[in-house]
Parts: sequence; structure tokens; C-alpha cells
Amino acid sequence: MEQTCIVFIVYILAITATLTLGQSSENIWDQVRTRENPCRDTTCGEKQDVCECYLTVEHRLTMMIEEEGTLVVPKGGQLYEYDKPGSPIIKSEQIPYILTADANNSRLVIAVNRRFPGPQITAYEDQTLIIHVRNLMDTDSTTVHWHGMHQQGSTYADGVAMVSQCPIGHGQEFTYKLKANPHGTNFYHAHIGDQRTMGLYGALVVYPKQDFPSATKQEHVVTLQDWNHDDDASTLYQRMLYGIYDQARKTPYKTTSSRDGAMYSRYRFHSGLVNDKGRYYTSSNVHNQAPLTEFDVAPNRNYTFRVISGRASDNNCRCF
Ligand SMILES: [Cu+2]
Repeated sequence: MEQTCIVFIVYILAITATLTLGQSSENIWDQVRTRENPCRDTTCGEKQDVCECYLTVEHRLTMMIEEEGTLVVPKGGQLYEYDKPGSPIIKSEQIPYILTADANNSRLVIAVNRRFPGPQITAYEDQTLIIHVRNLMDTDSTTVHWHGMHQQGSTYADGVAMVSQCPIGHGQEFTYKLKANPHGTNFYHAHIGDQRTMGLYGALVVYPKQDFPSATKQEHVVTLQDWNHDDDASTLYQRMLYGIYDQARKTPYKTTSSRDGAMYSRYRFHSGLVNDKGRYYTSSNVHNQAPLTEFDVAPNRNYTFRVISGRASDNNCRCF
């Protein structure tokens, strides 16, 4: 009888421990999914050996308040619900989660932790990066590559689909473990199909062990992306095979290529984005008044701007 009771107690404790662990793991995914920092608070500090982060990959729509099923439109650098043109959306908690791109239309993107581009990962040189990636896209598998990381001794964490790993299927999680080395401004991005051009990328900043003399206290991260109104990964491939047309003007779009015929600019560039935001110009000086990314700076102070190019084409862009 006594033995049965002990077995029962151990069994109950095991169930409780399992539930508790399962719950905390579930919570951390949810906690980081809706905030700027995707990493555990107790990791990634200057004196810590580990930087542990959680990235949830999912499809989202631009120019929508998805929770309410409401379309959003731009005017005068602000956003409005389509049926309330008199009052701009000012609720600060809504703004980061309404994805705009160039605000031309509502289209599909790939978000990381609800954001596009994904949240910034900030680590210190030689920290062990442990990054859990969860794929919640219904119809696509994915992988994530850590651009610029040397991956000495960790090629299995390089994130190249079909080469260093099998793609992460719908609902699956995969954990990457690598050293944050070398230091510098890098980015993570999808390494399957053209998912990077649909938004699956984000800044990966690795600070050196000792500050450079030129280091400033404040810095801004700028991601640049060329944006296209209608092409996803599969469309891009078909257009590469069969040609690209400017469908408004009914003219072929001339791509550039390398000497051996590889096409560089198979991607039709409609707008430039800075940290998800840009404006679509319908003529050389008429745009759609979409909101832009703003960087706060004060006079007579020094700032570091870390610039990351997530571009897919080699077209020139107009910069203001
Ligand atoms: Cu890369």
C-alpha cells in the first residue's frame, strides 16, 4: 500500500513538472512575440555567456488591423481605418503591429514575432546564440540563415535549406546554436525560396568585447529593402523563366545579368522601404502619403547608424 502511494505521488509530481515546464516554454514564446526584444531577459547581457531568443515566423497582411478585420489607408503621413477618414489611428500599441510596406495595397508578407522586418537580436562577441525558430506559416516551410556569422564548428546551424538542414515544416520548431562571431552589423534571413524578399529578415548586431573609441552611446538600425507589389517567391521564379512586364505600361521590363547569363534584377522594384516603411510614387512627384520611419536625433550629438541592405535587385533607388 505504502509503495503504491509513493509511486502515485511521484507520478503526480512528474505530471506537475511536465505541465509547468510545458507552460513556461509556451509562455516565453508568447511573451517575446509581441515585444521588441525577442530574447530571454536573463540572457544576452554584456557579461553573459548565452543569448537565447525566440522567433515565431508567420504570414501576415499589410495595411490591415487583422484582429478587427479592418483595412487601413494612408493620408498625410498617417494611417486611417478605411471607413473612418476623419480620425487617424493614434493608439501607440497598434502602430507597430500594423504593417504598411509602401501602403499601396494589402498584401501578404512573412513576419517574425508579428513584425516586418523581424525584431533585432543584439548579442556580444563569442556569446553562444541559442535561437529557437517556430514556423506558424500554414503553407510554407522555412529556414533561417545567420548572415555574417562564421559558424566555425557549427555548420549544422547555418540555416541553408536542403544543404545544412531539412526545412522547418508548419508547426515545427528548430533550435540554432552558434557562436556570435565576428562582431559587427549583420542580419538573419530566410534561406529558402525568396522568403527574404517577403519580409523574413531582421537585424543581428554583435557588439565587440571592447568598445571602439568611435562608439557612440546612441545608435539607430536602418534596414533597406526594395519592395514589389505582386510577387511572392513562386511568382518570382516563374517571371524569371518567362519574362517580366510592366503591366501598367504594357512594356517588357529589362533585367540586368552577369556575363554567364544569371539574372540580377528579375525583381520589379516598385518602392524602397526603410524599416518596413516607404511610399509608392505613382509619378515622379506624386506619392500615396504613407507614413515613413522616423529616427529621433538631437542637435550636436553623435549617433551610429547601422545600415543593413536586405535588397533583392540591383536597381537604383531614389532616396530622400
Ligand atoms: Cu545572407
